[in-house]
Amino acid sequence: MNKAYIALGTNIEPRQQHLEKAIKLLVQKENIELISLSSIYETAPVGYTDQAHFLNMVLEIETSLYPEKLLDVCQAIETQLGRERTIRFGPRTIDLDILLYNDENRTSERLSLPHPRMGERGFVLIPLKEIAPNLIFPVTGKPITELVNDLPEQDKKDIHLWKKAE
Ligand code: PH2
Ligand code: MG
Ligand code: MG
Repeated sequence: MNKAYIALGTNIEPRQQHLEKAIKLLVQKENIELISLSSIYETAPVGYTDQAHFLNMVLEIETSLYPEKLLDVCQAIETQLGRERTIRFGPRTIDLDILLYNDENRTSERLSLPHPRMGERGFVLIPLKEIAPNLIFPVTGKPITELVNDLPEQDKKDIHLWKKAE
C-alpha cells in the first residue's frame, strides 16, 4: 500500500464545512483509507496576501491509486465543492494538494512530488509536523520537525491552532 499526505486549504466560508465535505468525499473512495488527520489551523494568506485568512490541515492516507489517479480524485473533489480557478494563489473554496507520495521525488507535467513549495510553507509544515514529526523530507533528507524549526519566526507567527484534532 502507498502512503500519501494531502494538504487542505480553504478561505471562503463556510470554511470548516468545506474541509469536512472534502474529507468525507475523499474517504468515501474505496481506494483511499484515512490514517490520521491534523488539527485545523487558521493561517494568514501567503503569496497573494490581499485575501481572507485560511483554514489549513493535513491528512495522512493509504491508497492503491498511483499519484496521477490520486490527483484526479483531488481535482474532482475541488470541482465538486465549487472551486473556480481565477487568481493564481487566490481565494478558494477548497484546495487539495498532494504533498508527499511514498518517498517519490519527481516532476511531470501535471504533478511534482514532493509538492514544490511545501518545504518553506508554515501552513503546510506545522500541521504536517503534528501527524508526522519524524517523516523525512525526500528533497533535503531532513525530518519535518527540523524544517519547522528552520522556518523564519515571521512565517510562523500568523499560524494559530483553530480546532484541535479529536
Ligand atoms: N494556499 C495558496 C496560497 N496561499 N496561504 C495560506 N495561508 N494557506 C493556503 O492554503 C494557501 C495560501 C495556494 O494554494
Ligand atoms: Mg495549494
Ligand atoms: Mg492546489
